Amino acid sequence: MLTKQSTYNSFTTISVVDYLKQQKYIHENSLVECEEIGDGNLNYVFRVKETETGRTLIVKQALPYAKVVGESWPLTLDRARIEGESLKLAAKFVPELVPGVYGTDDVAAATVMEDLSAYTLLRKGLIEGERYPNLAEHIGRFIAHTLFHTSDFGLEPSEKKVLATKFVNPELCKITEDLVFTDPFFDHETNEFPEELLPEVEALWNDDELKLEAAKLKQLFLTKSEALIHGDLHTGSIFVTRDSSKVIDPEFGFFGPIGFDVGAFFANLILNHLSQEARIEDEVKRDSFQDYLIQVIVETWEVFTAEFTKLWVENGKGPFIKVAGYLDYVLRQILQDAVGFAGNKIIRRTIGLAKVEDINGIEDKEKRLEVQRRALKTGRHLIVNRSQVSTVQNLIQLVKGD
Ligand code: SR1
Ligand code: MG
Repeated sequence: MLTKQSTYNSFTTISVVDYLKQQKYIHENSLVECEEIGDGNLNYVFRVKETETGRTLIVKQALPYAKVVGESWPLTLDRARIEGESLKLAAKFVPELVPGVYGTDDVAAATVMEDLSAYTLLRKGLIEGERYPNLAEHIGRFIAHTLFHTSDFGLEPSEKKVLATKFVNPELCKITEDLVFTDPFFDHETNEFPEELLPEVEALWNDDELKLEAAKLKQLFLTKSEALIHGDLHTGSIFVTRDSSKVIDPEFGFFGPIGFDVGAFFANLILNHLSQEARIEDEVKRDSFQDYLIQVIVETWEVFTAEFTKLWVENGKGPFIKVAGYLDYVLRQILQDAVGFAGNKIIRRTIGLAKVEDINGIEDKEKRLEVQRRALKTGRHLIVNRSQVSTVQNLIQLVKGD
């Protein structure tokens, strides 16, 4: 019988190895190398390598505070359990699109999982102008399956309610409620932006039309318990090779609006699209890469709708599933929600806490400011015009400023 940790201790590169040996993930006599490689906002990530065999493991451990801010921002360790449970559930539907989970430990707030060293973070790859031919198919399928199977369309409503009790995530939801849905729309201390952007930001804070729509989107996030969502599906939550994609980090998971995951992915592609104005100098190459990003958005939506439709027809629950027009209505609502949420995400990554490297890493300050101004305009455009969107092409028109 293995003894798990009885109290929480944050790991060091030494104690994590002791832990893996004690838990028999690694033989006790093995020589190992260990490094902490986490570059996210919240957690430790250790890579441990058995010297003799070359076998590697990842241990992800939640810290009892938000690493991006420090110990002054306490944060529940329960997010590690939610992440582990969510990955294991996703593996039932799309095992090839998530890392293998070898074990979870709620007390240590740790997940032991597959090392994805052969992969690149999608955000990094896109910043470097890399293309991933199967990305849209992978992410379209990931969102369709994980969201359908945990929704009232794929589960009996009573089963869904029981499942939802395992994914009550108030502290992580509050981060999103504050940082994505509230703070950027007010003069709040968490906001961070260059002073040159103040005129545009003040215009946003005084924009009543935008704020009314932002209020409606926050209400949707608070109340629309459609499915178990990933909750933070940005391009830093996806590892890629040319042939394979792995979605990681569902610690923000809870039963929320389906459009939030779709919109998060779209928003981060749009942020990269905007950033390429300042990154790729050659106009032909820039246009071509931006067209590729647009194509990923379009194809992701097409794959999502095709897969969701297939699941709906083959496995849909309840007497209304075959009613003409119902699926189209649901898909349109998801798209409109996604467009609005994408707008929120673009604005928060431009002026709120926790930026994206796509824009922050632009070295030329004037060019960076120009991209930030465009991002604010695009985010606003998506939020206030989302109700006119009925096809993914309408979304692309909004992204292009039409
Ligand atoms: C305090 S956490 C800041 C952000 O990092 C995560 O990736 C989430 O997007 C969160 O809002
Ligand atoms: Mg994360």
